[in-house]
Amino acid sequence: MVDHVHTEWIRLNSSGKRRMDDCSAPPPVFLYTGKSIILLFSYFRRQNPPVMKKTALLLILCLLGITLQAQKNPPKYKSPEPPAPYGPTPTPAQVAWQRMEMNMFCHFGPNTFTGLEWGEGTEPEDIFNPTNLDCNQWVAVAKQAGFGGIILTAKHHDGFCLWPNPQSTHTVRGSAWCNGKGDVLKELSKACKKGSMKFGIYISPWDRNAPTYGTDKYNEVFLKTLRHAHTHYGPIFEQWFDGANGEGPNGKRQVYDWERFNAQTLKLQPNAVIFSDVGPGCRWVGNEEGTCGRTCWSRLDVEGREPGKNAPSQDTLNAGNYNGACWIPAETDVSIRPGWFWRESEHPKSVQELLKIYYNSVGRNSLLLLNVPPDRRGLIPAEDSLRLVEFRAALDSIFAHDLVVEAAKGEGYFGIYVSNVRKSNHRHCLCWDNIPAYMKGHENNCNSFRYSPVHLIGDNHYDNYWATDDTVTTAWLEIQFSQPKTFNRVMLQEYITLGQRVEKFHVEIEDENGNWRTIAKETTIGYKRIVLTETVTTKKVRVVIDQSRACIVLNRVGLFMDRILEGE
Ligand code: FUL
Repeated sequence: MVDHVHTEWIRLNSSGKRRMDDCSAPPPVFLYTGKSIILLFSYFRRQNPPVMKKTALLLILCLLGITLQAQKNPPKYKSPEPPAPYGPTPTPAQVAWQRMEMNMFCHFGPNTFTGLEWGEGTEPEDIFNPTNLDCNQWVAVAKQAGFGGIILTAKHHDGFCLWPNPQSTHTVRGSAWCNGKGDVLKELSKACKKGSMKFGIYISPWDRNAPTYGTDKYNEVFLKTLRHAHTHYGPIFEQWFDGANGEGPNGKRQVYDWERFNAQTLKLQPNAVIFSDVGPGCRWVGNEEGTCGRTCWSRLDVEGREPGKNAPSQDTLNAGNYNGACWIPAETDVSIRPGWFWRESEHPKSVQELLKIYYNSVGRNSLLLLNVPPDRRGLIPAEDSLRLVEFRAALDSIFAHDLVVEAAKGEGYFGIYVSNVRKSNHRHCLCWDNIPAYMKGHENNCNSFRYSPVHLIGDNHYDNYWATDDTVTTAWLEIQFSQPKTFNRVMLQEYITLGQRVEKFHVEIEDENGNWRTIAKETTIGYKRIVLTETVTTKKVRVVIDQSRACIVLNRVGLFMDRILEGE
């Protein structure tokens, strides 16, 4: 059982919309002084003998003077100070990246035509010859599925470049496709711009074709390769660096100059999030099965580490480092098919499998990068695009109905109670203007509106959140419905702009006998956490934050019913 001592409450009666109102409006000085003048006046009248008219008039005039002066220079009444950031925090580009939640990966190249997963680098350029390439179709498929960006393998380990890279002879230029005039990067970046889709590129450092591979010269060649891609097809939202590091055609392994690769990338594409085993923008999740750790910190220690053999262990990548010095969130890359490249004999995963992957990635503080490989025509096959439409429909059937949002908008009683709301140090903080409807009659609570639990409802205003006082690292929130609700998914989000804090929480419901029962016990939340529970029906749900590393800063609580994976 939790302690109910400090309860502040918010009751929503109509729109339930989050508001941006701030308590910075000055107090209505006239109102106070007006009242004081009336009081003074009647006090003087009641005196025996009555105070001289002149003295009373003088006093009132003085008061009026002070009032006018105060009105000219109103004192500054502030909202409570926002919580200080805790630990390493994301850059704005990392926050924007994480908020994309799901992106599409496209493995495409000579392997599409040979059936290999890792090409040798000796394949004739002519082998790359899509019969009907249409990147607009890729974008349409990605959009329908709800992906925010597409990342293309511009160069895989075989070294073949899908654009006419002047640094290589192993490129589309040497292919019969479009008489050597084709350029997949150009096609896709154009289609992405047209379809308002973000565009990213995978450029494998490992190159089984480049003659200079394994020598210092290769680093220069690779930097020029990057420069060409980054200056001709931007803006690029993510640069994907693979960690695989095998031998080149000369039998040598390369010592990569990661520092320069990263520095140049960020110079040319400052908003690009760089993926590798160790970031710096985002990290590999440690497996290709689509499973992020149930405990997942977006923090990682990378001092002395680099992608490939010298990367942190796969377990560490999966869970992050509790005290990691850098903000490097996990990206879960997995293919919709068994292989990364298209193969006639292979087929896409089921909707159920995709849903599990979603819960195990997006639902565990990670971004999902789902590979959907184009076929030899240069199109996403119908069975994959259909599967994605079904996947989207499944996600919508679950997440388009947040019981919390629906109750807040609906008629009848609905409440979110919390054990603490961040307060101001200022005694008065009055919002006489723009008081939201549900705060009427509770103006004194306006003091804490800026950090009120009302911000937990829905996802309209990302930057508004419920926060506790600095010293409060254990707290609960309780949702009360007028009618029993049935659900099996609990969504929570931390406002990661201020760091990742929660390390232990549990969810309770009140049963029909009025007893509280724990239905889930978990650890981290991070950007988004979707807790899978048994299917329950209740009027009261409580999320208890048992342990947080600093005051609690949450911007979402949602309850959903998944009938597709119910009972799993
Ligand atoms: C791996 C590569 O070796 C695979 O071929 C694939 O590109 C995958 C996304 O990354 O490390």
